[in-house]
Amino acid sequence: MAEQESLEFGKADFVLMDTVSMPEFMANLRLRFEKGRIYTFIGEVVVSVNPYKLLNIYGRDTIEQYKGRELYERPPHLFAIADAAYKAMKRRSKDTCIVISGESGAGKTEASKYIMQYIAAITNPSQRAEVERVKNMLLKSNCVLEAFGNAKTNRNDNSSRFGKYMDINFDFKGDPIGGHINNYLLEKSRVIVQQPGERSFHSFYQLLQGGSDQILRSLHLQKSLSSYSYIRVGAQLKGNLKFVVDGDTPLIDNGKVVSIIAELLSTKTDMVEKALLYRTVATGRDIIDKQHTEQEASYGRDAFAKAIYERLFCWIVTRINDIIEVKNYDTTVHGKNTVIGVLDIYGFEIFDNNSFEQFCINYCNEKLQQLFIQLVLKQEQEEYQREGIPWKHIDYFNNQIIVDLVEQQHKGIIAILDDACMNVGKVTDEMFLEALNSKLGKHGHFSSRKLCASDKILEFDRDFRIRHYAGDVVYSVVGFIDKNKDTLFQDFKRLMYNSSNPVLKNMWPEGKLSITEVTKRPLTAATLFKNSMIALVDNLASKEPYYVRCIKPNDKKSPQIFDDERCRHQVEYLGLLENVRVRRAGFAFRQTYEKFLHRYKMISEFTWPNHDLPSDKEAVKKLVEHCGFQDDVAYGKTKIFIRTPRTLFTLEELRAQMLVRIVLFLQKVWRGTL
Ligand code: AD9
Ligand code: MG
Repeated sequence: MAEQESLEFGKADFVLMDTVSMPEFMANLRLRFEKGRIYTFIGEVVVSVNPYKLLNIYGRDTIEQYKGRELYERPPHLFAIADAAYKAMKRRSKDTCIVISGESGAGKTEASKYIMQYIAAITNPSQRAEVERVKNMLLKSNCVLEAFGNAKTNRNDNSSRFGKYMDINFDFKGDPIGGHINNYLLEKSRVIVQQPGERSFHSFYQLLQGGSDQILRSLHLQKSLSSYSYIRVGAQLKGNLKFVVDGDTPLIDNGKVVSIIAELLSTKTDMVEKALLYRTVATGRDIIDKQHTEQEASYGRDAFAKAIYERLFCWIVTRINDIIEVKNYDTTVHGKNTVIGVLDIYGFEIFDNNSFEQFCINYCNEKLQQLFIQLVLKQEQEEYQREGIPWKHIDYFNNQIIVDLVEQQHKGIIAILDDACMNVGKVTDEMFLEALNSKLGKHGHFSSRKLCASDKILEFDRDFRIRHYAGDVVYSVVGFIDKNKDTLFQDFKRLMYNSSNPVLKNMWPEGKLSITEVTKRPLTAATLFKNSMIALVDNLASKEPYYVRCIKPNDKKSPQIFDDERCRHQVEYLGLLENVRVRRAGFAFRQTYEKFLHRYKMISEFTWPNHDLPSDKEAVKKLVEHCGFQDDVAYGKTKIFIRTPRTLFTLEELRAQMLVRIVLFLQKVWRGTL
């Protein structure tokens, strides 16, 4: 439990609430937000409200206040949780992870950066050059990844459009010696189209605005944003690669662009042109060049653009990993190398138009919520069991039912989508929706217009709705099949494999295969994503988790507004009230006997300055009985558990009074007035 600041800032830990109720929770959250106290604990969980303004709480002096301190000793802060994860890792050689969750714009990415900064600041006191190099790379990699993987959306001006999990490896001294980044599904459709009010990835604008004339000239780019239809919504522009139709056959409208593309990709103009207009197909024994329709040619061009960007992004991540990976660490000589993982993933989001990408992002958030539910409960349960204390069960909304709706084998939405994509005949998005309706019609968290025509939220016959833990989201099925198949004609892969630029060539190893060798159907985008999510959750579950739960105070990005309704909704679906209940119904506070004595022994003559009892546990019992708190505590095997926060406060008050008396006493001794 956090050290109490002045009460004018509200309660630093929600477990200290007089009654666990939504109004009291909200009043405390609001008060703290308004006083600039954006962090509040629930035990070891940090609740954070996005301040939408720069606060002077991340500097060197603040870092010093948290360094090496116990979680509850200082006011709530990200640094407290970072320090706790670091200490656990260092003291007990345990791999830990910090899971940051919350909806889009709630402050996850900012939080992850402050946590990294903290870890960088408190390590490597001896300034070893190699460790400094690693720290520098870890911190700077953020900037590159954000340039290529973040974009302005209608929810967040710097929205992460990929998921990021970063491991930081530490040596036996607790200094960072390397790291590794796993990235999850980049929202590559943004390369070719954005919703009104949104933008493509930052990198495009940064290049056009910040690139020197020389660079822009060498890339055949013009400074003006409006020249490019991919980054300017709805524009019909000259200079971009377009097709015209001659009879049935599409032709390239502007050949100059093709030669520029060929030059930039280090390949030949006629080969680019061929890949854009034809695809090689095997019919029986023959291999023929089949001409695209205009629609196919446009589809191919867009798929190619998306794939180039996605592979570039993955290449950047691989390059960063090459630079930061642990080198020359011999575990047999130096002992175990331990890890802190930091997870910053795209938050739950609802737009006017939600498609396959939102479906994946929101599924990912369901998985993380499920992990939180399991681990927060499991950890408490395990601790009580380990310590031999009886456990009272607290009810949660368990979102496993929604996770199953999406990912269950054979029956879930992803399985039904994959079935539709595997079908050899022409399957449309509408047919996929039909299949969802017939298989999931009775599911409590699924509905569609077909199933409830009177439902006003479901406007179109191509919509379906999932009742997510964080709210209802209506998805349009349009594009689901294409995006899931994620087809890129082999001709483009071959084109890139034949590039004379070795970096580009290496990004496209499958281009080596001829059309007859390409037999295996690749896994679909949704299945790949599902598999990566399952692996991620397994990885997180194998580590000791620390949580940051981020809340977005309003939809206007304003530092002034605390929108009660929006915040209440987030508190509700994040399960924060239940979190407090679990924490309290069990015991609000627990501490090893040794540490407890260290802090409070001056309260009782039986323990001050030293005790003569057979064990610290016996001494703690004596102290507690002396103070009259015996009905409010339980004695575990290694820890004392205190049920109500008030007892702890009283202990703290008694301690403070005692300290004053001791100081006065010592002053008298020094002055010789005793
Ligand atoms: V998304 O799921 O990637 O769309 P995030 O990552 O949760 O989202 P982000 O960290 O990007 O949100 O925060 C959004 C914006 O809020 C930032 O660009 C800052 O302008 C602002 N923000 C968030 N946290 C802080 C903070 N601790 N101090 C000041 C903040 N501003
Ligand atoms: Mg983010």
